[in-house]
Amino acid sequence: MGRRVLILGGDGYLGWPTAMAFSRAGERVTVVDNFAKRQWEAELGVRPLFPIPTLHERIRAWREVSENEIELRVGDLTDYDFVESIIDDIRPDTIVHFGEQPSAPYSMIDVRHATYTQANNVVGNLNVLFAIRDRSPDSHLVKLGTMGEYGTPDVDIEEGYLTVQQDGRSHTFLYPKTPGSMYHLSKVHDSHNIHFATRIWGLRATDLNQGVVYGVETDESSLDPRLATSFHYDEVFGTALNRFCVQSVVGHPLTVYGKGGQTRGYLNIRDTMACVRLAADHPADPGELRVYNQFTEQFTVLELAERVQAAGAVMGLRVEIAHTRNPRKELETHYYNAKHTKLLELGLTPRLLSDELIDTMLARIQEHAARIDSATLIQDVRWVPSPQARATERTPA
Ligand code: NAD
Ligand code: USQ
Repeated sequence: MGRRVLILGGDGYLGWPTAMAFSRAGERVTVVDNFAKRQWEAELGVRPLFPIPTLHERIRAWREVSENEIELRVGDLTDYDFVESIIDDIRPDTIVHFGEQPSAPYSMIDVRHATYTQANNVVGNLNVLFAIRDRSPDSHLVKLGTMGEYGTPDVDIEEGYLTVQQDGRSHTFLYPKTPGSMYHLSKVHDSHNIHFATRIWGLRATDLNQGVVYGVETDESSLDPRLATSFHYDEVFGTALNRFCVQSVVGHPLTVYGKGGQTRGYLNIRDTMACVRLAADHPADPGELRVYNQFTEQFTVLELAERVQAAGAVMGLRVEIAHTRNPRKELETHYYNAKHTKLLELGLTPRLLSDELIDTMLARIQEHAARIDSATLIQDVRWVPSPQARATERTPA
């Protein structure tokens, strides 16, 4: 019998392919979701590129295709009784926690979206920590954090911790964080809460500070169209490279915000699966918080756009790059050197961004070009609204 693995946020872009990958590897997988993402999509009038069946249908399709079972529990992680009951029932060996509001722009729409994001993410994660403490203290929590927690400091980014020397003494702290959105802040709060739970209660946890993920499919999602993952390209839920590929296919200029020197860590969605697997296979000890910087390469946004432009040209697409006004408040040229050796030491073999991969993404996207809604490519969520917009925000409904 395989391990008992609980996957929180199992209907999402990363949660669903991770559930299939663990199930295929012989683990006993249970997925949890409250379908909040499907409600946010309806709220903003956006939809994933591929048609996504209900999670119930996806699980039935997975059984048909792979002859493996995935168990489903529908519920909200902010409901403590629900979280406690599943963790008590399953007593998982590993809990992989993807179940949060993942979009920086969504969290910056207005006060309601900021408080929703922080409450959903922080309360859900706290519920998981308390339920592990009280019902299954040996479970290993593998939590998806983000590289954006660190921000863009003018010194190297260490892998989780920083040792500070002061007046002849030294102490190791969680690396100081200067995140750039209310969403990224929610992940910082989560990291501190997890650190507390390991230090004070002796829980075991791994925080995966993941970079920006790109890619349309994984080994499992490509087995059957019903197993596709929820790939977004709109301004709010789409991430940079995924958006640029879709923009190329519909002939929309690539939306490089400002100068385009913003540097971030990126990784292939298949490497997300590999990294989560490595984290699960190497559980932290009781009382230990492991932190891995989970990305494989650094790029500026402009470099990514130029890579997509070049790949598009080979396929006969005329791709323009537009330096649009940056709706975010962020440095557009800055120092960035983030360490990321721990997952490599555990055996990660990165699948680096290649022209072939961009070609494959463009070709897959072209197959579904008729479903692309270009109107959602720009939604103009601004980090600092104009005074006029601020006045409108204050007007009572
Ligand atoms: P996603 O929105 O596609 O998936 C998240 C899932 O969690 C959704 O299905 C949603 O319905 C569910 N969920 C949210 N709140 C919930 C709650 N209270 N109760 C139950 N279910 C809930 O997001 P994703 O892109 O798959 O990201 C997964 C995780 O990885 C997130 O924590 C995100 O912050 C992190 N991450 C993502 C990326 C990326 O580029 N996609 C990069 C770094 C980190
Ligand atoms: N950007 C553009 N043009 C676009 C979209 C983005 O120039 O059309 C720029 C952004 O300004 C930013 C960079 O590209 O500088 C990355 O933006 P993104 O939207 O791809 O990623 P981000 O908002 O940081 O969030 C995504 C995921 C989030 C995850 C994060 C990892 O949505 O869940 O936490 O990547 S990281 O960036 O390392 O924090």
